[in-house]
Amino acid sequence: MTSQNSGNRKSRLPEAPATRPAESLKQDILRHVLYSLGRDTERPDRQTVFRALALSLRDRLVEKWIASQRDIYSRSSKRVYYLSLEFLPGPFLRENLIALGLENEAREALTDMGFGLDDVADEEYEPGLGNGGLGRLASCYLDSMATLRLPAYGYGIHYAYGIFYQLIKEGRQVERADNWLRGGTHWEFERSHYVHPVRFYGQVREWVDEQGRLRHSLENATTVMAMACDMFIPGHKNDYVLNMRLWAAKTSREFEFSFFNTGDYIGAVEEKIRDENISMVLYPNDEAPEGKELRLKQQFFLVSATIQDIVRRFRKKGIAWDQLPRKNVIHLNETHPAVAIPELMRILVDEELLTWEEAWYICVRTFAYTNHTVLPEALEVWPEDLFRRLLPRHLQIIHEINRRFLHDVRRQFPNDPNILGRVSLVHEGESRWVRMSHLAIVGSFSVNGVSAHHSEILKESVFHDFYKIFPERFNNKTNGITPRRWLRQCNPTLAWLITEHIGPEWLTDLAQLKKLEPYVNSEGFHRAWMEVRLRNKHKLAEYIRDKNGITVMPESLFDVHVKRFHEYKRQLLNVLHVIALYNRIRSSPGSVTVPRTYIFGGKAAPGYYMAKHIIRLINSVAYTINTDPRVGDLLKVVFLQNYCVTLAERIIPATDLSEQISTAGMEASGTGNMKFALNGAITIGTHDGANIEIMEHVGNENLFLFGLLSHEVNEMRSQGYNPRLFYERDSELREVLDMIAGGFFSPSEPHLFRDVVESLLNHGDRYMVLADFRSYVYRQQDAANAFMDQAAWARMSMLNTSRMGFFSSDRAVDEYAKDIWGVSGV
Ligand code: NBY
Repeated sequence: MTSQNSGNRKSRLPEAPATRPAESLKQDILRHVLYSLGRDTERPDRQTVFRALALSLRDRLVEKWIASQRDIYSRSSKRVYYLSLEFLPGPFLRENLIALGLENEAREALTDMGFGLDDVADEEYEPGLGNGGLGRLASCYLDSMATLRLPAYGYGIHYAYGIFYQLIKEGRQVERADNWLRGGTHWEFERSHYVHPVRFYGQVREWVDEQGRLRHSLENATTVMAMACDMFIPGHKNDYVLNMRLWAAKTSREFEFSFFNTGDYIGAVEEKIRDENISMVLYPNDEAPEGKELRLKQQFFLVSATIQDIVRRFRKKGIAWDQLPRKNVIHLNETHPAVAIPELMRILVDEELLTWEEAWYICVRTFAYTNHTVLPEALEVWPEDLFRRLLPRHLQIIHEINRRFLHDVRRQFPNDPNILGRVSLVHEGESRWVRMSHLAIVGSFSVNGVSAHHSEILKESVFHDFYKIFPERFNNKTNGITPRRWLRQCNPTLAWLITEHIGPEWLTDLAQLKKLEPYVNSEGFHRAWMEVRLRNKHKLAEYIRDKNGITVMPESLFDVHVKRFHEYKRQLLNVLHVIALYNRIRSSPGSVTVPRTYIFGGKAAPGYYMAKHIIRLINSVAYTINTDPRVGDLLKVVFLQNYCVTLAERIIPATDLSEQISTAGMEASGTGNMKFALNGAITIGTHDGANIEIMEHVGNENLFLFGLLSHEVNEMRSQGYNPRLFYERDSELREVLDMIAGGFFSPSEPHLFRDVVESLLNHGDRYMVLADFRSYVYRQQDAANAFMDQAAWARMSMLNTSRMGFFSSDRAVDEYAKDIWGVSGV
């Protein structure tokens, strides 16, 4: 799968010195300490050593990147452009060391200098340029594209501030700015002479040129420059390196001489600040776009700069425009970059003077779109007025796309006049909205969901009309995760144990994990497996003690719920069960026999009241339980602040039970579910997203599914769901809810959490928490019983890992490459 580079490249790169790799790495580190960082090589501090090591790796990456670019160019391969408003790469150091095969060398070099690799790696502060699953998926996919040697480019925004840093203060989430650039950048190259102009606002001028053609151009536009910052993504030990190009906003003034001698110096500086705001901050709202002007500007900023880059590369080939789709595919990660469709139309029609029909033919063969959500409030729409002000020409183009599209639909469905309003790119009601998902579907040749279940829901309900119109466009690509980061890197001892038994091929061919199955009956392997897992739990217990001051028992069942906070993800259902256990311990000691450590983590959107309130509830429940002497070691509840990639890497390898309990039909796929199962955790989950496929692969007997199916959720809703019935019928549930509402967990503010209970009892319990409570409690009991038989649990754990091969992002990306992109490795 990872064929090596052929050696016929004409390389003008400097030869590597013929010393041992560890020694040459050490020399490079010292050279960077002195010449790049200006520090004394006699006693550099840890942060300096980290930065010098990063720069030494960047040197190696850039050499391989140049060679990879030459390969792509000389083969004239079709290219993939992956556009995403978010990437969540996590810390780079270990990943790069593993990919370059330099981990041992780095360890040796650092030991020589008196440092430990683990300590040095802890110095890295990760770039949080994404909210959660969607951004992390983009990074897993870049990793796989590099490993599969695809001619691909990631394109995104170089936010100065990533997702906020979460503090928990007195049980509440507090947000702090995430100044990830404060220590400087060591992984990227800023291309300060490499910029594209991006034009907003202004008016459209219509005119007729000498040939009598109707022309459109934008006048009085505001121009902001996009500067490239490149980060390198290496494939796994294959000498191939991809580029993730992130655009930073720079004022156009800087590129004008007048900036320095203008009469209005302060005014010019103010303008600079205003322009550079565009890439200042990542919007922290997952699953709920926030219709703000600056956000639409960000989207267009990414799109405009990227399309210019794509067009520039294409022009160099000197071939006809109709070859564009044969040579390029532009993938839209969600609708966030969907304005790329009218932008490419604008360039082809307004600048390149193609006819509308020619241009549209090209567009629809160039774009592909992935949908990640079915929540109605998460489907992106923009007020038409805002669109007209910011991107007047693009709105005209969208109207023309819509006019022609609706014309075709009318002919295809003459007897269904209502379909026009349902599929229109512009929602017309009291106010008018541009529907970005409709634009993305109409302008793409492929529309995919991210799990089998989700893709069916798209066809059957969310986009059913579009499925009738364009059935051939709809397809599924079940998500995947990279085994390099999510096993090899985060769980090195388990990875080592696996490699010792089946060899290292699993790293690039995860299906090989199947070869572990014969060992599930070997006592020695059992013991080694459980020892590794217990050691991981010890490490996490230490971390919890350091950070939260709570002592937890490594032998207890580590029950983990980490992901963004959202009502549909139902952290609340989990807490209700925790409280039920607490009550059992209090009322009949001895009824709870399996000691548990509950671990929660995750950020809530700063403006999402209920999600933040649930974080507070969890912390209050944690305090009550952890300080109740009757509970002792039977139950501990921990909230770890600032969940991020770095923290996920600590938690996942130490997890016994993985909570994946969204309301059926709501979680498009989930990818955390895959990371846990790959590391040998057992899932407790609903019939939702990729949980269903995980069940199909690991076997129904090796995880705990519960709750309503998505069609049952729909039926119950349409028949009039009454959450009160569940409250009245279930005394254990009633007691739990009464405690919360009555202030048991907030004695100084007895009414504090009443609204949580009200949202369930009086406001419809939108996510069916009460309907699923009882079956969740039963399944939790099954999980506890299973945990008591450690040998059986170990077997389940090993079988989970060995059967998770399908969920590699290499498999997912390979499917994208073959079925959608039409590209292959170089
Ligand atoms: O994408 C997630 C889905 O919830 C999850 O089920 C899926 O596994 C994952 C990868 O396919 N969606 C997600 O993470 N969405 C966002 O992060 C997001 C971010 C920003 C906005 C919307 C959604 N926004 O509108 O600004």
